[in-house]
Amino acid sequence: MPMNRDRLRVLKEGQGRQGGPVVYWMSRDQRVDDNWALLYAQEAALERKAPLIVVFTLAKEFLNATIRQYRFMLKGLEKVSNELADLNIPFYLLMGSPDQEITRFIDKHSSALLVTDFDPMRIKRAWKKTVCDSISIPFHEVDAHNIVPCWKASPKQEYGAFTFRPKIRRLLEDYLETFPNVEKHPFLWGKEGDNGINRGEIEGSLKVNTKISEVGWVLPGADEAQAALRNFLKDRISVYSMDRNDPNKKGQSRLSPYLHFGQISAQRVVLEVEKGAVPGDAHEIFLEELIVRRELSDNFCFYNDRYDSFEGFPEWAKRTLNEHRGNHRGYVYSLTQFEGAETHDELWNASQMEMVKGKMHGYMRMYWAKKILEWTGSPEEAIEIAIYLNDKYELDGRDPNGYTGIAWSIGGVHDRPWGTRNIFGSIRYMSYKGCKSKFNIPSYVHYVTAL
Ligand code: FAD
Ligand code: FO1
Repeated sequence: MPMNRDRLRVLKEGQGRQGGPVVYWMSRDQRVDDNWALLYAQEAALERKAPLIVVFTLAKEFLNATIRQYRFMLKGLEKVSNELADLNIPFYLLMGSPDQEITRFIDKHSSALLVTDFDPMRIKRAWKKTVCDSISIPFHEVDAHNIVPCWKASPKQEYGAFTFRPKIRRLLEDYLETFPNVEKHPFLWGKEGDNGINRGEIEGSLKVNTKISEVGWVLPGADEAQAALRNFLKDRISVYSMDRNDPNKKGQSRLSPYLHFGQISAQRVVLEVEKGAVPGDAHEIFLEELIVRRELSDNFCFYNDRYDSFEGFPEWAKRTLNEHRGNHRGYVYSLTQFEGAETHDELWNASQMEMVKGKMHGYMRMYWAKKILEWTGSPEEAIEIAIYLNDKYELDGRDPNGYTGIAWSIGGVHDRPWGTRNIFGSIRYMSYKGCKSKFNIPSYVHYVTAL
């Protein structure tokens, strides 16, 4: 069954070449199953009776990622390369600047068509622009990350979840379809594929911080992602609505590292949730986060190029923050003090330590970011520190969800004005007292310290 062409954008018409291979430039969606970009590339290769090749171009550094995230990603890609080998689809991992490496590869192998997966982030758009300007063959992009293709969900930046939700809900049934399987590819590529990742060698040539330890409790790869999903659906989704905002409980799905690296498809998660008997409110609230909030983040980053700066905030938020720029700060901390969890607030310090250990609880991320606004000299400095720490430590960092989560917390994106107060103006405030009324702070502090 051919892929719904709504998921496709033609980045470059180009001049098709007969006989050459179809190349899928894998980046955001690092998986074989349930990957519309791979499925579309195979469709195109079968039509042309051509070989199909998958290429991943590995940048030596990427938005402050450390060895923690690179190792998680590379271990996942090792599994992708093995799965593809069984399907007669060679996998190449090319080191260097992605836009140049893929262009070189295309030219060297007289490729017929280049396919890639969608990503709203600035760095990816820059890579694709360079490639568009340097190749002459057709270049197609497939949204393999969102259930409703980003450009179909809405033609503009949405004000908030309440404006986006009805649009997504209406379109969902058109796109929440099952996935065909990738076939064993009948047209062979004569040359040997890379099909084996020598991780030791690769890691040696990365330009990353190698002191940030791996996260032990989450194992990389599509198989582990499916296991994590099964575990969540069996044991924890039923209490999701009660437990998800209590950092002492394991109420969240913990799927974000897998979703970020594309080791699992959000569409697959929804299809599996729909199969099970999930209590109404858990079903409702989990899908609100997984579909509405997550796809709203792509909408924000896709339509607002200033998604990681003060300029990207709504006018009301910029006005109110500007009016309160000069307010007295009770505490002011430096990046080093934040990073070292050395503030006066034990709750904030615990959340920072939880982040350093790999994945901060979702509820605490709001409190964490808002306190950075309260304890820095300006909103610009606050965003910079929040993004720096989030991208350096979080396994799921360097992601539209992160830039949007920080913009929500500090700049009122997708939120509304609240009662006015010092420094925040009418940006929603969160307090230690408020957290105390929701969960047991000493047990959270104790839990994180023992991590
Ligand atoms: P669950 O609660 O099980 O949610 C399942 C999935 O739904 C998540 O994996 C995610 O894809 C999506 N989701 C849930 N909450 C949100 C949300 N608020 N916005 C967008 N999507 C959501 N998420 C990241 O993936 N990467 C980040 O770097 C990141 N940084 C954040 C920073 C701040 C300041 C804030 C307020 C939120 C941030 N989030 C980020 C969003 C959210 O906190 C995480 O997605 C969630 O905690 C991940 O854990 P989980 O998969 O167990 O979540
Ligand atoms: N995508 C690539 O195509 N090449 C890379 O070298 C690369 C490194 C990388 C490191 C950490 C990380 O969190 C993501 C990384 N990505 C890379 C991008 C990733 O696949 C996602 O597409 C985006 O980060 C999310 O939009």
